[in-house]
Amino acid sequence: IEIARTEITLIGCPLEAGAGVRGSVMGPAAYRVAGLVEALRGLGHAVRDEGDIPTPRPVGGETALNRLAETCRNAREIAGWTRAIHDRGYALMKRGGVPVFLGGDHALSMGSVAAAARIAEERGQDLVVLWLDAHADFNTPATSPSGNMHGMALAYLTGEPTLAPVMEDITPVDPTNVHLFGLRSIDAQERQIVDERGVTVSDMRIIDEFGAAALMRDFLASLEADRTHLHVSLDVDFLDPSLAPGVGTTVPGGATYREAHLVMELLHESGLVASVDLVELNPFLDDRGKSARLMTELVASLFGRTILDRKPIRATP
Ligand code: 5AB
Ligand code: MN
Ligand code: MN
Ligand code: MN
Repeated sequence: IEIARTEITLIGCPLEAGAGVRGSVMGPAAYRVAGLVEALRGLGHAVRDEGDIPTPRPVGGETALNRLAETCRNAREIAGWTRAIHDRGYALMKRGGVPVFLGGDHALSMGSVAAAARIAEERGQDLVVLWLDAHADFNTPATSPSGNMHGMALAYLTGEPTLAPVMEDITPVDPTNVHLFGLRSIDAQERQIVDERGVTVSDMRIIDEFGAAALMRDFLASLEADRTHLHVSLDVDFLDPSLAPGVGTTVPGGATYREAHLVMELLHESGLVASVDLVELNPFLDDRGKSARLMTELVASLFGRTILDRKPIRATP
């Protein structure tokens, strides 16, 4: 079977201000060195590499933001990045095609998902966010143990009022439309937030017990095909650190090589993926490009690479 030709736009977002460890600024370059453009073109897609978003000026002069900066590290820088990534991402999505945001730390998603939410609303679609991550990223300035904003992205996007100064007037994401997949590290107060807001979760316990494929199939089957914009946010630490050591926040017990590919293959078969983040790659911590290469292979699976040309496999009854 032929893969439907997709217009894919790569947009580098070299930020590291949201993370506690430096180095993810090198992420976009590493994906290019690993051959991401060639891999996607090799599948027959039309790929445009838009280069990197230039580092924005930290936002100054906003009182609420200055107050936020007292509890959140680099809040002014992250506000600058969020606005720049949102504006660029929104303009790209308006033109059509699927944008792939190359990070950069996970604070990137404050901009990319905000753009996806706005586009989905304009198109009369529901935004659904699949967060492939060891962490929940639902901390608020009051609950964060670190002050690192990459751990606050989903709290911001689902309308946490104390984070609103990052960028006002976003289309908030419905927390019940957020699915955390791969979770295995959550802070005590963060867990309470995830519970209270009705976020759906496939943690590693449940993945071990029922299998990644069955859970992913259930999740995808719950989505209404024509009215869903599915945004996939892939944090490198979703993967087991033995496979992907190039990330600042490793947690043991992550997705295996085959589990990760299977998730990508199922996402491709769903035909629902409309925007993608690749976040937290830290080439400075990587082992001879191993993590960048694996992430690149996973993106190829996400955009249709298969072992054999076969029709979508049905779940066994
Ligand atoms: B990542 C932690 N929960 O808030 C915090 O890598 C870690 O984008 C956040 O998922 C990890 O600092 C953020 C302890
Ligand atoms: Mn994350
Ligand atoms: Mn993480
Ligand atoms: Mn991380």
